[in-house]
Amino acid sequence: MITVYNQRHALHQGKVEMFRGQLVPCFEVPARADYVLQELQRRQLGEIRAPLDCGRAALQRIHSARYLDFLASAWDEWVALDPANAGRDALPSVWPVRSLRCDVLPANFAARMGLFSYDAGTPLTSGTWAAAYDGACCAVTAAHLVHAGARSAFALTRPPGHHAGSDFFGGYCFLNNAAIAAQALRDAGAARVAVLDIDYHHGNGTQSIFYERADVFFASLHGDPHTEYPFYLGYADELGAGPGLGYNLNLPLPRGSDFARWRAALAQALQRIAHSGAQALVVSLGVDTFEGDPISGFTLRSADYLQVGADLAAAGLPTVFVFEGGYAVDAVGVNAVNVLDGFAQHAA
Ligand code: FKS
Ligand code: ZN
Repeated sequence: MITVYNQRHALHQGKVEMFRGQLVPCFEVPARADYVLQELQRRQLGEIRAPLDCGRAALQRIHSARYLDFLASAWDEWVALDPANAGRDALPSVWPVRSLRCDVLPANFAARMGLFSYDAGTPLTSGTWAAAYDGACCAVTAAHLVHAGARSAFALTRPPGHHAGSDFFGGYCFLNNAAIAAQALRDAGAARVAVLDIDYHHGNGTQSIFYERADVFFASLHGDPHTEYPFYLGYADELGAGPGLGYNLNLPLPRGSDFARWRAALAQALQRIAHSGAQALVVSLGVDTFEGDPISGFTLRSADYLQVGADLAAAGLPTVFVFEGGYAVDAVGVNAVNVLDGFAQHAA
């Protein structure tokens, strides 16, 4: 398994997120990716390389130009408001909900911050754009390796991506790396692609990006949004729309679900993917399904992730893995690499 590693991931380093009325230390920390890298190296799972510069055009296949413009200049605008902002994360505080306009691009920075986001848990920092840009390039590079014949490749990056939509950030995510990888596979010639999201949280950004498309099938296993973040998407009755009707599958599971229950849902998703005609698979690989995860509610154990990898390999598709969540920092390396190792051991 080749890993495409984002060496600049630590440029994105949030200090605080809003939680229950307080600013609390971020869960999504650079050490997460460092532990995964360390474990890959320790187990010698394969070559680790740097991404190619994929260019802004690859990002613009998924994200709107005005959103990318905003992200690229947001930090400088934030600091221009007040030089003391250089030492503080930028967080949104006002949003255009129903009845408010999203078509007007306000001049006010806070207003634009809210226009392009959906929660107050996603700090934007001095290096967010650089880290996210290189991360998207890791996803594109991994997609190209797989398209060129590699059985699998792993984009090891942060910030994560699956909550980011075509023109919004949230849930620690800015650029949707999995969606960008899926689109890169399509653009390279794969007629149909599937995205399978196994992070604990529903991949609302990825779903929204492909909701009306039949060429990218999206399937997700996640905590039931009635009780779990991101709350406002991820229900079982979301089947896709227009030409995309029938190309979206949500399998929400109750908080507390164990590996047996989770694995049965995985089998269901893989069966639908097999019938979708996909020629390649992108896996949004979150390991916050782990029993020790501090913000999630499933009970998978470290050894279970080897089986997850084996199950994914049995689908038989060229596969791009993209790193997403997982907050039990000292176990995140073993858990993520167990998936990759299980895959590699069972891939034909
Ligand atoms: C804890 C409240 C939860 C947001 C959770 C975001 C989850 C992000 C993720 C990703 F993969 F994107 F990283 N707040 N204070 O794990 O889905
Ligand atoms: Zn998650």
